[in-house]
Amino acid sequence: MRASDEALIVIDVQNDFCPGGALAVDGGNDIVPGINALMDDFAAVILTQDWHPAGHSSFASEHEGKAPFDMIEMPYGPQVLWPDHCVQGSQGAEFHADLNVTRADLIIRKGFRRAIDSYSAFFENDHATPTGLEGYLRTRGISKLTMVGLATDFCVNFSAVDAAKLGFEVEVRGDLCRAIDLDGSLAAARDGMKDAGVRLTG
Ligand code: VGL
Ligand code: ZN
Repeated sequence: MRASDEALIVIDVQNDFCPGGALAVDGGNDIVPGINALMDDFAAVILTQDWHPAGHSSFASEHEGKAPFDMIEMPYGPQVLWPDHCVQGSQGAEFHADLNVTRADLIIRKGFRRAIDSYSAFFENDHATPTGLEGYLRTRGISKLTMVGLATDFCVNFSAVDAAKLGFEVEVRGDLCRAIDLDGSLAAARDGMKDAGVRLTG
């Protein structure tokens, strides 16, 4: 068992990011048994859940003439447009049925404001609006994070970089993550995480 200042953060292991889902990540379901096994090592397990209202501004269907995976400029910066996914209360927003949600101390939901996306578990995509996770971790005395989940190049990447910037020691287990990989986004994410001081293992 790891020390009490360590936590496992499981990012967005939800049906819509697994094969058959609205924004399926290749092999998204393959990582579930390994994540469940890793939970046994940690005293603190935190899950994140992408949780959008219907008609979320990150959905291509909300933007006339735009298609999924197009880019647009939002007031807070560039934004990839996605297929409708992880709509609050839908089957697609549920965790993968085999994920051991029983072990979760906290489930942090993100992306619930219509006008702004939130890839990171710490800040919305304006890089300023906090989700509250930082305060939760600090008040529990947690300073070291291991991150796993979906997708490596979006929500895992943004979460890991934000955590490192906030001063947490961060390891990303690449073998327990899977990527969307749009136009080299996986390679860029790996470089960005390394530059931020994130340890990439697995
Ligand atoms: C994610 C795109 C849109 C993710 C969430 O979990 O990586 N990607 N919403
Ligand atoms: Zn989303």
